[in-house]
Amino acid sequence: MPGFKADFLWGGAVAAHQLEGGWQEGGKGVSVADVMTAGAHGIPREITDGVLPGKNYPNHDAIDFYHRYKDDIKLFAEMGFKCFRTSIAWTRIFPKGDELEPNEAGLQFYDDLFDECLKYNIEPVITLSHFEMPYYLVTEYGGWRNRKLIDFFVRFAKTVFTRYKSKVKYWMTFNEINNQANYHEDFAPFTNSGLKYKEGEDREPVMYQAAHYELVASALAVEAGHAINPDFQIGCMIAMCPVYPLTCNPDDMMMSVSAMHRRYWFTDVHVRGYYPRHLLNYFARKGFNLDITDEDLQILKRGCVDYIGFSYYMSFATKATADNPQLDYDETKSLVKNPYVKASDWGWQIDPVGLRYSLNYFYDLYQLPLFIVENGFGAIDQKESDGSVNDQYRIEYMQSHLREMKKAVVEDGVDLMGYTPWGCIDLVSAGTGEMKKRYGFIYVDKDNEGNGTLERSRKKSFWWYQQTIKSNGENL
Ligand code: P53
Repeated sequence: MPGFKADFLWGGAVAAHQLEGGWQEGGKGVSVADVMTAGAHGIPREITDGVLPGKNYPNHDAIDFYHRYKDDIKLFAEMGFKCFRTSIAWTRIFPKGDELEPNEAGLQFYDDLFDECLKYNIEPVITLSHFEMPYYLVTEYGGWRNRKLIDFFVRFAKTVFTRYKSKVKYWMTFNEINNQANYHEDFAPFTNSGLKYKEGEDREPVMYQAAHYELVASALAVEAGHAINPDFQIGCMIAMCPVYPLTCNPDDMMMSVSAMHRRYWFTDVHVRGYYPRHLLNYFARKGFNLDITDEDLQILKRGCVDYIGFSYYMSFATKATADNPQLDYDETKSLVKNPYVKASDWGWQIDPVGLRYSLNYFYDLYQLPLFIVENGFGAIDQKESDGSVNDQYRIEYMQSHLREMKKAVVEDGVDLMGYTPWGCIDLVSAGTGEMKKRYGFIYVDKDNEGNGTLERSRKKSFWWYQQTIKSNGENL
């Protein structure tokens, strides 16, 4: 039976701010992640005005990958990783974000990190902006509500493309750029775009404006990257949570279409280079007056991505309601529980078939190579007295998802580049700032309060994933 490509990119994924620590080392500036405190399930992380004394900022030290990366990459190599997805912390390269010259110590750190990967034939897969933009750009410029951010981002992108052009081939521009479709909460607008809303401000057009500037910046980066090295593969990165209709009532079906429009138009622009008609009509209906120039529209056409990177953790469901005849989607109100699936301790619905559905959705629409750059199970792990962690539930989550992924490739013919499960080593949760929401194959001895030896150890899933990679997914 045919299976995955011989050069399938098995690996793992992380983001700089969630594991590096060393938040002030090597000239690094303060990022948006550095001003977010620890929360918990149902308790949002607080976004403080700068770094305040007496608060717990879990990203400051994280799991100290900044100093321990050699040992950690050795463990990834032991699992057989073909690739390793991480991000370049923008604030290590441009500490404030608007400098003209980069910070050499930051550039050197990533040279060393990529060399260490390449030593084991592990391909780096690099995200440019993963919830860690310079905080200075928030306070001085208002984040991505400001067009000037395009220049700052493109300078950053060109700097790292040029520096690492012979070390890194796979890139992504903005992590989960579509999270901010949920502009009703404070988290995604801040982490995606450095947006802090003013009291009483109409949030929605601000979100669309920021996203537009990011899409222009992404297109300019793609264009520049291809000029720097024509072999570069530069993708977008979409948070894929497909929104199902709760029932086959046609009104529920249309509500799901509307929800998908609101969450996934970002992919259309990245891939096709133009705005979908439904969104332009929506802007007109809402009376949004956005700064989208003719030149921007030309740029979008020139900077289409090479592949679609996406995360997949869960699916959503929605239904039509009588008080919403225009099918407007509000992520804080429009979602309902899916009675057919279970959920994690953090309420994330577990739906392996949804991964096959998502792969088909993207491939049917765009026919571009796909790359699953995040998937995984955030859970509370129990360390036994002998030091082992028997995370059978994590193996079952991944195995069930990999089986559906395989059907999408073998039966449906989807072109899939690779699979990098999230948090291959335990790290700080983005959504809650907790350590106890663990994803790793490698356990890290650190708790929510920041106590622990930081010692690394192999969980049961480590050996399972090692076998899975070794057999190229033959024995799923
Ligand atoms: P945590 C929401 C929905 C889907 C993915 O998330 C999300 C989020 C934001 O929390 O984020 C991605 O750590 C993100 C990673 C993040 C991972 O999913 O909240 O790209 O940075 O850690 C898992 O459990």
